[in-house]
Amino acid sequence: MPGGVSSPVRAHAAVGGHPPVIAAAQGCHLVDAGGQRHVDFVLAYGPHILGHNPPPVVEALRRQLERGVAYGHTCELEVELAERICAALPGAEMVRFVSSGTEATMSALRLARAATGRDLVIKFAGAYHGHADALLAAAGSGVATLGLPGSAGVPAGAVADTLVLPYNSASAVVEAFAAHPDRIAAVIVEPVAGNMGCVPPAPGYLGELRRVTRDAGALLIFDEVMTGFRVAFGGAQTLYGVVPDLTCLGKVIGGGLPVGAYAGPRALMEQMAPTGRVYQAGTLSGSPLAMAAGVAVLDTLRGGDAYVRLEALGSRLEDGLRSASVAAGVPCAVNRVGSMLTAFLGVERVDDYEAARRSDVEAFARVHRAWREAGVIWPPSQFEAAFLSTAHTPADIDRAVSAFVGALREPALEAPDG
Ligand code: HOZ
Repeated sequence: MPGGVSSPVRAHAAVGGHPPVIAAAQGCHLVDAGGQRHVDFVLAYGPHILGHNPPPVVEALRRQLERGVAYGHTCELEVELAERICAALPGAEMVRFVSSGTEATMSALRLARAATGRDLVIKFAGAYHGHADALLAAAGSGVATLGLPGSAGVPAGAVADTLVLPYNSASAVVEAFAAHPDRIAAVIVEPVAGNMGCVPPAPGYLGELRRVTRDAGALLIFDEVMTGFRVAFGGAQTLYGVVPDLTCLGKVIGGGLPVGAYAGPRALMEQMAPTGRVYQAGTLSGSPLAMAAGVAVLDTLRGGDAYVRLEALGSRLEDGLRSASVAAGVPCAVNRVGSMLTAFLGVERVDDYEAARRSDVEAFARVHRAWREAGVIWPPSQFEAAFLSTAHTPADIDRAVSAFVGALREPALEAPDG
């Protein structure tokens, strides 16, 4: 396994040390192969909003295991999950299930190009929409962590139609549409950026993207792989009141099993084969196990107090990290939306990728080592969001904060005199 990992974000190249090898997980805890227990703020990069192995998901999976794991036919649970997604997301009338977020964004993009008859697409610097060729330009997540400009092996032609603009600048989008009239098929955006670290949208930014795309006859695609059912039950589109044309989903809707989906109005979605002429397929799409887990997670989230609890935990973590950095005199921008958070060390404010890149990655590596020593597993990159689950307790939050306080006391992290 190159780097000892199955996905580059799991490597610890940016923070030093070896990536943990995990033997088991329960609630908000991971147990490594040496038997040590850690508090987990990675949560598999987002899916485990209820923590690892919540009883309703375990029970649903057990039930489904006895009924079969892949049919090659539509299953009842697909219909059940599709109904729940369409009821929750204002932008969803029909859903196509796939097996990963990458497939979701890649397919939504193909649909947008087909529906508009245009080729250009706008993405934002530091945003990551999976590893499809066309979207691997100025990407965040592991690409940012490793400091790569893009990926070797992506032909220039594959990204020639991808326009990369700064996130949170509506004027840059207006200018791009003016410069390329009738040529832009879609704007794809993480409505809360999570792959350059957590960066919330500026007030009015998403609404402006909606207005500009609609006026130009282009589609607005929300990549809600990370934010869907995490920042609110109806995703960021509900939280910010902006309805996209297409929504990409993953992570929470599969309860930790491999899943992805894209959704939109019937008139768009029926352009997909077999009803339409846009082709996309998958042997294990709509996996009954992933569907069972997804239905169990959404039914647990709906109507309960999960988001209230997540907000309370998130604000405790945000306040703790912010107070610690203020007390230590160390600049640190703590960005948070609900249960997604990033503490950017060495900078006062982060609104876009350029600002995120100015953060002090060496200071982050030292803090990360302190977290590891305290039994806290945090994403091993300044350019990832940490996640909370309903299984975390205030004491788990306090453990992360107190290790952070300790790390800030190390001389190298103190602000220079004067
Ligand atoms: N969006 C996820 C983290 N930024 C992807 C996880 C992965 O690449 O393994």
